[in-house]
Parts: sequence; structure tokens; C-alpha cells
Amino acid sequence: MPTSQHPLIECIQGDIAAQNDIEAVINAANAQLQPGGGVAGALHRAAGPELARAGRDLAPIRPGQAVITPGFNLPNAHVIHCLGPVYGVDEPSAELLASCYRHALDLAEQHSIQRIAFPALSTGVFGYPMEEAAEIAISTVLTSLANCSTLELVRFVLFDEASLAVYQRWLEQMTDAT
Ligand code: AR6
Repeated sequence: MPTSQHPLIECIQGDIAAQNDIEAVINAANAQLQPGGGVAGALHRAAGPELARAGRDLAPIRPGQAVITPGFNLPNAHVIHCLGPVYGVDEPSAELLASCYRHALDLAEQHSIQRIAFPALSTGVFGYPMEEAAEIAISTVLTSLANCSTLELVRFVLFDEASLAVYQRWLEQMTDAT
């Protein structure tokens, strides 16, 4: 069940490639915007080969950057591709991870997107500890939403129950504190 400690933010357990009611899904991309494992694998499989072709024109991207493409065969009109930092390698990691969330939300605003879904960027292959990554994700989105006018829903889609619990706790803590 989604949580609703904030009117515009929810956290669910699920698959980022199966968010049928969302206009833009965020990809945990690689610099070349090509298929990979985890999130990038799931989104490219569901979108079809045109997504990789669209990526070729925009690649490479740098850690912290975000670019937008159509969603092709996905149920979503857009994919926003973010290159998260590799933990302990791309520094400052926390700033680069926050920058991914900020740039993704900026792109959503520019394209008048109302409903957006994020996976837990950098917490898989890129090794970012879930606890630290969740704190950055939630705090950055909360701060950025204050300046957004078109966004109506930011959904965090977590792959497993443990990650969902971490996100829910941070969301609760930070919305109680404000
Ligand atoms: N839906 C939602 N979350 C998922 C899914 C899914 N289908 N699959 C995995 N996760 P990752 P990164 C979770 O590795 O760390 C790729 O190969 C996963 O459990 O996808 O940013 C790219 O090509 C983890 O918590 O992204 C890049 O090279 C989180 O999503 C590199 O990996 C992110 O895991 C990007 O690494």
C-alpha cells in the first residue's frame, strides 16, 4: 500500500517498468544510455530497441546529469535518464546523487509532467547504501517540490520490502519535522 505522509509523495514496492499511471519514469542509467542490469535492463526491455537508439544521440552523460527521451513501448510517455554516482568513486557522491533528483524534477517541470516515478538511484550496481541514498532522495525531492508548479505526484518505486521500509521511515521523519 502507498504511504501518504506528504500530499505529493508516495512510496511503493514494485517494478519501475510497470508504472502504468505515470507520465515519466526515471532510469538508473549508464553513461552511454544503453541497456544494462537492474532498472536500466527492465526499462529497455519494456521500451524496446528504440530507447537505446534515442540514447545514442544524447550520450554520454555525466554523473548527476539527466536527459529525457520518449518511453516508446513503455506505458509512460517519457523516460528521464539519470546517471547516479558510483559510491566512493564519483565524488562528492551525495551532491551528485542529489543533483540527479533535482535535474529530473527540473526536466519534468519543463515538460509539464504531472506524475513521475523514481527508482532508488545508485543503490544497486553503483553501491550506494540504501539508508544514505534514501535520505538524500527524500530530502532533495521535498526541497525541490517547494518550487515545482506542475508536479502532482512523485512516486518512489522500491524493489524490495526492506528498501520500502527505509524510504517510508525517512519520509515520515522528514515530513513530521516540517
Ligand atoms: N524496479 C524497481 N527497482 C529496481 C528494479 C526494477 N525493475 N530492478 C532493480 N531495482 P540499479 P544503479 C532496484 O543497479 O545502482 C545498470 O546496469 C535495485 O534493487 O538498477 O544506479 C546501469 O546500466 C536498486 O535498489 O542502478 C548502470 O550501469 C535500485 O533499483 C548501473 O546499473 C538501483 O539499482 C546503474 O546502477
